[in-house]
Amino acid sequence: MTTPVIRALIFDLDGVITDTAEYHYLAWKRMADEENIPFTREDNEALRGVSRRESLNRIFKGAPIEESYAERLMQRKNEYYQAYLNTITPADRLPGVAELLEEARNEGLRLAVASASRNARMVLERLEMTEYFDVIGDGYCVVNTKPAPDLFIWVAGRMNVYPGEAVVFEDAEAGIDAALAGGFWAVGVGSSAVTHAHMVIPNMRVTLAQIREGLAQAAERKIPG
Ligand code: B16
Ligand code: MG
Repeated sequence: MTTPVIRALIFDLDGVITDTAEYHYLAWKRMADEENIPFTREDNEALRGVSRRESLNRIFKGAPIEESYAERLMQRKNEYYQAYLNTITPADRLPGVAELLEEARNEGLRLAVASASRNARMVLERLEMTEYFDVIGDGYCVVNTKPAPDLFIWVAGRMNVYPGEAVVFEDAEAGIDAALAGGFWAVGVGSSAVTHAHMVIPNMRVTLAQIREGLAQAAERKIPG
């Protein structure tokens, strides 16, 4: 069995490093209630990993939104969201993620964050995790957000690695699609719609050896014999 050569790990933020989805939900919900727009926890699942603007489009179920009104709604939601972010501490790191980062760092792998969020740096600071990463890609770095592969390609370029040498950890379908479109190894995290990743793990309690093993099996499935 050939084990892929891995030189870098790329981590999504929400759903992989920490769970900010609940805060996104509460902030959108408050805005939606104020505007009398129906919005449920189930609706919120469709917002995982997609940009703020695309989230608003989905809340409006594709109906046209006047631009300045859209800006005001997004700004208000972001104010509510940032108030929640102020409560985040290192205890909000998802279990296993710091251990995996330590292991990867000791092996000399390059490490990056690639998040659709424009608040990614603030979240990493609150988690006291900024120092782990060689590169932080956030919602300001590229124009085309996930499922376009642009953000992953941007961070890979900054780390000086090829996509095929990097593993992306993602909890959202849009993120897995983006990783696969860019030619990265894709690891789906959690139980949501990430079944088309090269491998799926229930949570971040995972070792590099387990990742290499899972990816080698995926490579084998693709190239039989
Ligand atoms: P912001 P990720 C994503 O983070 C969230 O999953 C998604 O729900 C949110 O709309 C998006 O960030 C933009 O966030 O409003 O803070 O810019 O999963 O890509 O780390
Ligand atoms: Mg995510």
